Amino acid sequence: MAFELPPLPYAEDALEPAYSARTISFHYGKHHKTYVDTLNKLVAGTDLEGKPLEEVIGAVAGKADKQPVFNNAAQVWNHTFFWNGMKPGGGGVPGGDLGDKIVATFGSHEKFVEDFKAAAVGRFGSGWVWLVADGGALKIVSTPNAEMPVPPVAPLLVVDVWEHAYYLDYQNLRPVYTQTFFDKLANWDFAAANWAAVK
Ligand code: MN3
Repeated sequence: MAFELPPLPYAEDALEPAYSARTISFHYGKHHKTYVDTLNKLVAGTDLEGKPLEEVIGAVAGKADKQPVFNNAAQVWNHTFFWNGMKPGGGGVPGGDLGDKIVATFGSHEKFVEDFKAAAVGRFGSGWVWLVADGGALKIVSTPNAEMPVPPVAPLLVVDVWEHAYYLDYQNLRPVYTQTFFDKLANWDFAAANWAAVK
C-alpha cells in the first residue's frame, strides 16, 4: 500500500479570505502531494514499504543516511496535522479545559497569541510552531524544516511557517499570517481533542 495524500477536511476555498484557495491549491495540491509522491519513491523496494507513516518516521528519525525519508515522511504527517488544525469559521478564544489551561499558562489568550507570534518570527528560515502538551503542561515550541515534537511531547496545534504556507496571501508578513491563523482559522475543537487525549 503506497502512501496517499489524505483528503482535505474542507473545500479548497472554504478558508477564504484568511487562507486562499490559490494558496491551498499550491500548498496542498503541489507541496503536500510532492512529499507523498517523493516518500513513495524513497521507500519503494525497501523494508519501510507498506509500513504505517508514524512507524516510518520513528524508524528513520535521527539517522543521517535516512534524512530524505525522514524529511518527506515528517512533512506528510505535519501537513495533514496542519490542515486538520484549521476549519472554516475557526479561530477566536477557545473555551473548555484547554482554554482555561492556556490562560493559566500564558496569562491570557492574547498573551498566548503574542508568544506564539514571537516564536513564529524567531524561527529562522523554514519550520513549524506548535502548541504542545509536555507532561501535563502547555508549551509553545518551534522546530526547523521537517522536524516535529518527539513523544512523549504531544502536538495539539501547529502553524506552518515555511514561506510556501503564507507568501501568496501575506508575502513576508509572517506575524500577520500567524495572527490571522488564531483570529480566523484555528480549529480549537481539534486542539481540545488532542489535549483531552494526553492531559
Ligand atoms: Mn507547508
